[in-house]
Amino acid sequence: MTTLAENLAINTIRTLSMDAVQAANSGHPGTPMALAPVGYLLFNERMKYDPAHPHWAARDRFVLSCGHASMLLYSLLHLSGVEQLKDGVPAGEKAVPIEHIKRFRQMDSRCPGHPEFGHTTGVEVTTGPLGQGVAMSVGMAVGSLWLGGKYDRGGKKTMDFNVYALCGDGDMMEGVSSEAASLAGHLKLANLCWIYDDNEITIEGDTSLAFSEEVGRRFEAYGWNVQRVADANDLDALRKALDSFDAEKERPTMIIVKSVIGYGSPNKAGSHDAHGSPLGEEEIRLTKKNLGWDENAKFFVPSEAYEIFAQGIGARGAKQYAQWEAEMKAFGEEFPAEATELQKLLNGELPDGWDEKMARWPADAKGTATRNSSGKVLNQLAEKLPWMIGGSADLAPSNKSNLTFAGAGDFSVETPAGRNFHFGIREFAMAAVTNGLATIGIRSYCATFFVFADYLRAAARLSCIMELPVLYILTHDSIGVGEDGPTHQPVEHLASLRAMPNMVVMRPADANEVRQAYKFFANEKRRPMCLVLTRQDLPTLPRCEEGNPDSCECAIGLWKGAYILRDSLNPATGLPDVILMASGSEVHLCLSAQKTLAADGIFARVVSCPSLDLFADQPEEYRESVMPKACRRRVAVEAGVEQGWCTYLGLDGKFIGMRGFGASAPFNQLYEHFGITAENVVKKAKGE
Ligand SMILES: Cc1ncc(C[n+]2csc(CCOP(=O)(O)OP(=O)(O)O)c2C)c(N)n1
Ligand SMILES: [Mg+2]
Repeated sequence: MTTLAENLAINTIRTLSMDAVQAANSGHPGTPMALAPVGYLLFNERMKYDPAHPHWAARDRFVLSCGHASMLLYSLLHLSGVEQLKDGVPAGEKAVPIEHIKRFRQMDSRCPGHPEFGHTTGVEVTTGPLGQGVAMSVGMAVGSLWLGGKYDRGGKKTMDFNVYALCGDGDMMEGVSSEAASLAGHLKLANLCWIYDDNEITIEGDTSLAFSEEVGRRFEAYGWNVQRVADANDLDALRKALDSFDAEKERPTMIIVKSVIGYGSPNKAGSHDAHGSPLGEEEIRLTKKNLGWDENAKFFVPSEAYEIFAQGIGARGAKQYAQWEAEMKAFGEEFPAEATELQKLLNGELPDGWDEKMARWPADAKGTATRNSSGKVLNQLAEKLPWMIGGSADLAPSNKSNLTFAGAGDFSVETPAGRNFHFGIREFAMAAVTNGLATIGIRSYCATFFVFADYLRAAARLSCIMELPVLYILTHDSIGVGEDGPTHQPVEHLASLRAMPNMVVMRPADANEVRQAYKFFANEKRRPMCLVLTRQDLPTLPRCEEGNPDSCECAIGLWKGAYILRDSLNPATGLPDVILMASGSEVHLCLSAQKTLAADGIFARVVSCPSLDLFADQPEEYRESVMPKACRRRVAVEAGVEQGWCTYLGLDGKFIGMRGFGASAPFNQLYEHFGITAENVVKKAKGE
C-alpha cells in the first residue's frame, strides 16, 4: 500500500528529476523516476541517518552506484534537508537547495552530472564509472565491521552501520562488481545490501542485446541472500525484502527489483529513450498529468513532501543521533583510551609516537630491494598507526605487504579487528575496496605488481578525484623483474600514472627514501600515493656525515620530489657541468657515473627524483636551485619510457631508458642489453 502522502513524496522525486534534466537539456531522467519509491523508502523509513548531522561517523551509508541517476540522490538530499558540511562541520546551509537543483549540471552547482564526493554533502562516494560504486560499498561495509571489531567493548557498539548501494544493469555487467560481490560473499558482509534495478534497459536498448545470465543465481552462488521484488512501486514488497536484509546475519543481501525506466511517462516509459536525454517539454507535461501533478508546475515541491521527510528521516535521524551521542559519551567514560583513539581516526589525525619505530638505515653497498625496506617500514608505521589496514591481491609475499607484528592478524568476520586483507586476485575490486575504506577514515593500502596497476587504474583515478590518501604498494617496478619477461615488466606505467592529476607517484632510490615516503604518506590528507618499488637489491646510499648519524635527516629531500643527492660544482662557473637525474633503481648508476666523470674532470650533480609530481609543485626558486636553467647538459635515467622527463631534460638533454617492451632474462643482463648502465650515463654526459 502506498499512502497519498508517500505517493506525493515519490512523485516529487520524479518531477524534480524530469524538470532538472529538462532545464539542463542533458542528463538521465528515466532511472530516478523508476527508482523514486526505492530511494524514498530507504531514506525515509530505513536508513540510520540524521540530515542535521551528515558527518555522524556511524551513519548508514548510501551509494548510488548508477551515478547517472544522480537526480534521484539530489532529490532525496533536498527533501531530507541534509546540511552541507564545511571542514567537517555543518556550514549552516542545506547541501542541496532547490536553486542548485534548478542549476543541475551547471558550473558550481552542488548537483553536478554525477555525484561527487567532497562536493555535495550526502554523497558518500563519487560514482559514474559503472561498477565502482558497488565495489566501494564493499570497502565501507568492511570498514564498519573492522571499526566494530577494533573499538567495540563490553557489548557497546561504536561504529555499527549498514551500507546500501543502488545499482543497475551496467553495474552488474562490469567485471569489478563481480570481483567485489565474490569478495563480499566470501567475507560474509551481512551489513551490506545491494539493490539492483533490473529494468532490462541500457543505452543501446534491451539488455537482451548483450546480457542474458540469471543475476540472482549468480549472487546465490557468491553466497548472498537474494531477494526479488516484482515491482519497484510495491512499497510493501520492498519493505519485506529490506526486512530480510535486517534479519540476515551471515550473508550480504541482494534485492533484485523489477522497474520500468521513465515510469509515468506515457510515451517513453520502458524505453531506452528515457535513459539519457530529457523527456521533452510536451512529454513532461503528459507525464505530470499522468501522475496527477500540476502539468504547468516546474520544480514544484508540495509542503506535504517536506513534511513527510521531516517526520520520517528527520525525526527518526535526530533520535538515533542523540541516542548514539549518549552511548558514545558513556563509552568514552568507560573506555577513554579507545574513545580518544577512535576520535583521532575520525579526525584524520596521527597517533602520538606514530614514527617512533621508523629507524634510519645505515649506508650499505649491497643494500636491499626497496620492496624489502618497504615491508619493514610499513610494519614499523602500521604498528604505531592502528587504523592502517590493507593487503595484497595474492602477492603479499612478493609485495612484502603483510603486517607481521604481534597481534596484526587477518581480517574476517570471526576476527574483524584483523589488519591484513586477502583480496584474492581481484586488483580492481581491491583498489575500490581500499577507496571505500578510506572514505570512513581508515588509512588503507593495497598492493600488487606494478605492471598490474593497469588492472586497478580506474579505481586509482577515483582515489585521485575523491582526494583519498590511500597507498598503492607496487613492486617489481621495471625490467628489474628479470626472467618473468615483458608481460611482467612495467615500461609505460610510471609515465601513465604521473599523467593522473593528484596522484603522487613515488619511486624511492633506497631504504631511507622508502622511510621518508611512508612518513610522507602518513602525513598526507588528500592525495593518493603509488609507491613504486624494486624486486632487486639496491645499495643504501651514504648520506650522513661519516660517523655521525644525526648530521642530517636522511633523504628528507624526498618531500620536495627531487633533490641534490651529491653535488659537484665547477669552480670556474659555480655550476655543475652536467646534471644527472634519475629515480629509484637508476639513481645509484648516476652516482657511479659521477665518480668516473670526476676522474675525467667533469663536474656532475646527481639529483634523486623520487617524485616528479611533487617536484613540479615546488616553487620556481627551488626547482631552479636543483636544476639551474644555465646548466643545459643533462642526462635522465629511468628504466621506463621517456615521456614526462622532457620538461627537465630540455632540448639538449639525453634520456636513457626503455623504448619498447622488455625481455625475459636475468635482470642485470637486461640492464646491459637495454643500455641502462653507468657507462652509458658517462657517455651521454660527455655528449658521445
Ligand atoms: C564504466 C562505464 N562504462 C560506460 C558508462 C556509460 N554509461 C552510462 S549509463 C550506461 C548504461 C547503464 O545502463 P544501466 O545500468 O542499466 O542504467 P539504466 O539505463 O537502466 O539507468 C552506460 C553504458 C559508464 N558510465 N561507466
Ligand atoms: Mg538498466
